[in-house]
Amino acid sequence: MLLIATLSFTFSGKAGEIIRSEEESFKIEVVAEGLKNPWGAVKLPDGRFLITERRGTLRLVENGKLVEEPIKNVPQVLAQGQGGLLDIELHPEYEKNGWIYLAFSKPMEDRSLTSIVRARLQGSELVDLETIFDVKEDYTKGGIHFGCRMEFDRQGFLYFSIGDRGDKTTPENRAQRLDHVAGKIHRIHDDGRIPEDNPFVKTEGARPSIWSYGNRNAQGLKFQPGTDLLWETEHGPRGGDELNLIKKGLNYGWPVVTYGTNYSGVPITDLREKEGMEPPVIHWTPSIAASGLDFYVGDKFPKWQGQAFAGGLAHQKIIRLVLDQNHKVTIRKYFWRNKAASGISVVLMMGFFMSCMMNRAA
Ligand SMILES: [Ca+2]
Repeated sequence: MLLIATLSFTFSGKAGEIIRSEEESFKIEVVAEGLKNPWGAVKLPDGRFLITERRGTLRLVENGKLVEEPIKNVPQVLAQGQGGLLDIELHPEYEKNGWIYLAFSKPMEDRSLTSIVRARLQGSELVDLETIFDVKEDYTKGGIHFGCRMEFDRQGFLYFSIGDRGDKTTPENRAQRLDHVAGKIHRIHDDGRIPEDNPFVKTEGARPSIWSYGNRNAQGLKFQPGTDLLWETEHGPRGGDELNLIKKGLNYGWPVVTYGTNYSGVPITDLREKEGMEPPVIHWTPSIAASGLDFYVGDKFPKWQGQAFAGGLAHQKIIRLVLDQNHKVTIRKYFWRNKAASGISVVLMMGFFMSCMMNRAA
């Protein structure tokens, strides 16, 4: 894992090299090597890391080394297209209860859907495995748009994203349908129960876990530290990647409104905004291909305090975002762009976020 800073997108860095950025200088630090498509990571209180690999393996990093043998008893995943073993989160009271949450694309015959389990780590295996979220009626064909980022709030509710599963770009897209879990941000209790104050629990036919809808494929999801503000980054089609502030029951517009077009360049819609639909706080056109999102709250880099860092899979970028009191973005900078060997590239991006966590823990 690596920690990186640069002044602009033209910079890149190698391990150990000190990089001077606009606000802070620091260097890249390798935490683990040899991972294949790492997708989610958590730091355990004892300093070890658990890292998901999309192909379906959960890996442990101990004393700066990747443990060769993957963790046992990980559920079977659809490791195809964008699917696989995706995000990982610790329960907010992990030290008391040991719960580890895994989000993944679960296969069922020729269909699949984002599903969530929780389990405890015992030695090198998962035990006490429980299914927390699995809606069998909504399994669909295809291997894209699983979403799948998880985040707990300060009250202990679990939020997570499911993408639209590559549905057609018409107003009937699943993201606009309340009777389908795809294209949404969901909210559940830590054990999978549905909170009574979710916005659509009393709506006939609606999936009661829905918190917001019209979200194409959210892969960044993070509460702003010290607040109840839930920030989300999602993939647009060609262009139109979005940063959204997610609020209870609101419609974020996909595919009725978007700044993107079809991959062929053919317009999806002329509408950029519409009454009753939340516009993005910012959009990226061309796309960054949104990945992780995090806020810096460590003590090593005071000038970054409270700033957001968004990962982008396109050109393997990290973007620094400064938010003001009114939740507007005042600075958006391509902060770092990977020019290193492609084999370690995705690890690089995750590394930033993990290093933030390390600083936070320090
Ligand atoms: Ca939108």
